[in-house]
Amino acid sequence: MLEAPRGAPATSDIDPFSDAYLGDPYPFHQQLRDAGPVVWLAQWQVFAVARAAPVKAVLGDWETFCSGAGVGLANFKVETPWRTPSLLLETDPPDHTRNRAVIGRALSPASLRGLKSSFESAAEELVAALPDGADFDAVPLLAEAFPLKVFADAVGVPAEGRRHLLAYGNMVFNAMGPRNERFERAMAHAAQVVPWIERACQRDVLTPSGLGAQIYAAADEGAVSAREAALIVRSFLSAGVDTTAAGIANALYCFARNPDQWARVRADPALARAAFEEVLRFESPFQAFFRTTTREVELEGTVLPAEAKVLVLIGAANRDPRQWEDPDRFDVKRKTLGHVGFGFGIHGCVGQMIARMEVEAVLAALARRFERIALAGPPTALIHNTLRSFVRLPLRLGS
Ligand code: PQP
Repeated sequence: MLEAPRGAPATSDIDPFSDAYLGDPYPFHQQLRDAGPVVWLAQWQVFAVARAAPVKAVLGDWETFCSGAGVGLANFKVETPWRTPSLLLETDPPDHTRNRAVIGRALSPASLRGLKSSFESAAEELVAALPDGADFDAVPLLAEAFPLKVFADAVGVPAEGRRHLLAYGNMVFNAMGPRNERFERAMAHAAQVVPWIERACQRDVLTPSGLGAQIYAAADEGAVSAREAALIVRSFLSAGVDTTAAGIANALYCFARNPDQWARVRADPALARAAFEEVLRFESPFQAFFRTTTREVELEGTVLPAEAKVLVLIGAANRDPRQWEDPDRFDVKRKTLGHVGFGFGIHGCVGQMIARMEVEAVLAALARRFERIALAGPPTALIHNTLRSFVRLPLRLGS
């Protein structure tokens, strides 16, 4: 075999946007990790990092690996983005720092404390309505229903038309991949969905005490303009439903496949929080996104040119045997510190506290009522450019 020249990356013809990859990425992740610290994906003409160490190196260096050129395959400096770029996800310091502080205040533990009991009672109510011993699809009835209720309530979005949040998230997250069929299918609903979202970002539509109103209050104080406030509220609506729905569905799937781990949570419901971290590591809802190099840079011996797109494989880093012992085992008592399911660095998930509060409330309510979580049929995987989850998850719960 020819040795790659020094400084040149390994090359792979793996397509991270093929149906085969997205249906079961894990064997491909292993190939990509083993190929080298940095891999050139010939088909898309981008680099990929799949090992934990280079993933963290990339996410830890925002000056070299920027977000302002978009966190999808498209380079915003070359291609026109499909919507006005996000003031959080798709920006770099100093703008990012300022905007992140505004949304970070709304999502701080102090601000969220008041939401905890409403999350718990909503979880209790949803779980009480689930059938005992009969089959049902956990995606609409639990995974989607819960954030559609509690997150949208928390932001202060009208009840009417909330399902558009799921459709919009589907657009946002599919748009991070190539403009393939998946992207086009997600965009098919844009004409109804986008105007609804834009309305829901307006001050007069939001409830006066929600997280959305808090962004406008920051605008009143001069932290951002009113136009920027609307775009920051749009980030809530882009980011907060599909991701958490995927997290809940993935948690249910992990427990259905690992009844011994559910028994541990049942025995000690305080484990629910730690269990969700292991779900994030083991079946990361947000699997992958891109950075763009701002200069030529050497990464673990490989030289990347400026203006290159780098695919950051969160889901692969979270199962890297260089970091994790027995990474393909789901273990709720594992030390999960250092997983990158919520990202890492300055763009690390600003919603992680509210996400944890939501999923913990659901798991704790389930643990109080149900001894058994079992698959009632084969689940249907979500084939998606960015997210990993299920479109159908038939379950049978038993008390
Ligand atoms: C994973 C921000 C964050 C959240 C936006 C936006 C969209 C998606 C996400 C990704 N995101 N968790 O539009 O600002």
